[in-house]
Amino acid sequence: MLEQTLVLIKPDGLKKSLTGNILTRLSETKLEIAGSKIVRVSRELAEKHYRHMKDKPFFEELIKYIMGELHDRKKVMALVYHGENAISLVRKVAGATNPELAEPTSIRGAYGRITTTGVFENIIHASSSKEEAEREIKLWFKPSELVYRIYPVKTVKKQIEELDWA
Ligand code: 3AN
Repeated sequence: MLEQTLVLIKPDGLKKSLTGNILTRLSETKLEIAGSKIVRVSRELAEKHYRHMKDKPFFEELIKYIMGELHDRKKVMALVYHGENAISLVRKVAGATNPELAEPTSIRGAYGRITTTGVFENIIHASSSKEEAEREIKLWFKPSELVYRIYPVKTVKKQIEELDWA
């Protein structure tokens, strides 16, 4: 099934200079990258992304983690991968949520850790289902930031102020 999935290289991945290694591991899937960017994560974006975790005791730590407040590295790399069975292929290379239980050769198994305060620092996020992938991709990317028309689009007229080169 032709799918797309959102991948986030979390602040610990960037801080540990693992971007290259992670992209190399992801390239084993032979999927195509449909878009990528570096994002400074606002609290609003973080809370929307993790809305399904809202009732978890570690929710606040999770929000701080993705915002980069635990690593003094306030950015993540966001990517959309596209291709046959993209969701399960990326989840397999990423490994289990708990880095201690993840396959040792998976990204999370190789590079993740659990902190003494119990945070799963698991290096990357990968969408868990087709529905979540669509919700997450639409949350993190605008249609113009992707090279494929993955989902239906519409034209809207907006009057917005934006930065330009001086
Ligand atoms: P996944 O990211 O593998 O889809 P989710 O959606 O269940 O896993 O969890 C979202 C994030 O919440 C995880 N990536 C991890 O950082 C954190 N998390 C999940 N379960 C725990 C837990 N039991 N203790 C601490 N952090 C957790």
